[in-house]
Amino acid sequence: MAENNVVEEAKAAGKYEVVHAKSDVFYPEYERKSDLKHQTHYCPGCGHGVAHKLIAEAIEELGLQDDTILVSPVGCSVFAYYYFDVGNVQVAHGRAPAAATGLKRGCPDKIVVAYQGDGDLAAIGTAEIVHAANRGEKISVFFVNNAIYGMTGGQMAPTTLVGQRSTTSPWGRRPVNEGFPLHMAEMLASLEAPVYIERVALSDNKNIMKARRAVRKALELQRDGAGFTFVEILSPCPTIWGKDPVAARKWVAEKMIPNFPLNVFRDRKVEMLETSAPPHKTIQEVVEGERKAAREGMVPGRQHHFRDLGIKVAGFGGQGVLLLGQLLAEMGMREGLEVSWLPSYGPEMRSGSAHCHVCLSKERIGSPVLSRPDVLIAMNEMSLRKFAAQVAPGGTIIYAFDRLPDDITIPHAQVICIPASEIADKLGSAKVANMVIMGALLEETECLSAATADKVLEAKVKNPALLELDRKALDAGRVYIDHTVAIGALTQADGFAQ
Ligand SMILES: Cc1ncc(C[n+]2csc(CCOP(=O)(O)OP(=O)(O)O)c2C)c(N)n1
Ligand code: SF4
Repeated sequence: MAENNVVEEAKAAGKYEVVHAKSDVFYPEYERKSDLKHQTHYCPGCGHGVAHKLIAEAIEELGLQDDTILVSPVGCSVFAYYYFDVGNVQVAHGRAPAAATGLKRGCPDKIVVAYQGDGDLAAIGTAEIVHAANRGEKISVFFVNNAIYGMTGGQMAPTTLVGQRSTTSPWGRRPVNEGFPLHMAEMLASLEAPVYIERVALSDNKNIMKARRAVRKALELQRDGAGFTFVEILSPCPTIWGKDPVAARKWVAEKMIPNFPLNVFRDRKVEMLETSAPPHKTIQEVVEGERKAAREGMVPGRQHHFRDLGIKVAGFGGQGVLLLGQLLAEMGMREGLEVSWLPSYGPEMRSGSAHCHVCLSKERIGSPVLSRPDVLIAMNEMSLRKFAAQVAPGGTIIYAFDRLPDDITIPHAQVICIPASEIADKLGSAKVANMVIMGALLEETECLSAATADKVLEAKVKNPALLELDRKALDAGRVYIDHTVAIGALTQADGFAQ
């Protein structure tokens, strides 16, 4: 700070003009270490420092500081958020384009910048960058390619040159064993969506000035509403390369540029872009919309006789097991409860086993996993055998057949048997067996109201004939509990297993 005062005083006295100053987009002091507040953690001669400077100055020149969100990676530049005085999000290794996608879609008016190294972007994050580019996300990605993993001590990167030594290619990279270097700019330029892709190099002042223009252009394009912009920056890593800063820059010029030619690979006019872009909503709009829908669908003033109720629905895929759980959760929501729905199913769409956990609660739900459900709905024998023992003592089991298998007794829970498929079949479709069960559940436990069920079905089922059938099935389940179960269809006379 003392040094700054001297500079300020000298400037005020007109003694000299400062032409190189730290951009205001950098914090005046870096809080990373109490004793090193004036310097970054980068090694002398590292390209990250230069790349940071170019980005900060472009943000400043374009007046975008208050609107910029920087997504920093894992790698040497993991601490970028200590330096850039903008909105900052630091993300998991390789995930910057995915996080940036979410940020930009949630805040379309912001300038979202992903900053990544070559290990981060071209190894662990290859999928994220390719798909963000392919979707034409309106983000700017600055890709610092130093042909090595810097932070972790010099392992081979996808961009490591043929013959270049690294700790994991100690004899030099051999295409036959390690493959050829990935050319990310060229790869992304093979996609339709990106609007601007350029490769630049921090090898000498002339190229650094070109890099400055490229960085600025990418941000300008984003500011003007264009799509995906990408600048690959060939960058020195003197420490891992084992070179002094000058030799490292020379190496960028002599070794990297011939392997990674500098070029503008894509430069589209902004007017060409908006063809059939989907409508983007801000997070606020989405949340407001959800709230409005929830308010409209609310069933006011219902009292629930439980604090928490855990319902496990289990059966085969195709029996509507997961849907039944979803409907219950939706109904709980409309009755003002906290809810969760946790599905679990195998790879088969049909006939594989499937189950879901539904929690209904007056308080916030700690975990959506039910180890002791209060209610088990078993849509097949396998589910009954597998999950009956989990049901809490005094809980309820609704079994979708007219009686329990002979070899099963369930002393700790009330078991209700209801031949749901047969009832549904008589109504016209075995598919609505799950609705028969829902009707039985609501009638037996009174956990949620039949009126709410009706409202939810009306909102979800668009086909009028099917809606009618679902309503009949709900009713049939209710009637079965009221009449048939009461006169002896319960497998245990006292309502509990013998
Ligand atoms: C999931 C996961 N895998 C591996 C690592 C270890 N790791 C940290 S940084 C890094 C590579 C960094 O290299 P690069 O992206 O080229 O950035 P540089 O450090 O050279 O700037 C790796 C592999 C990690 N942190 N997390
Ligand atoms: S190891 Fe390389 S990339 Fe990392 S800070 Fe040092 S010079 Fe920069």
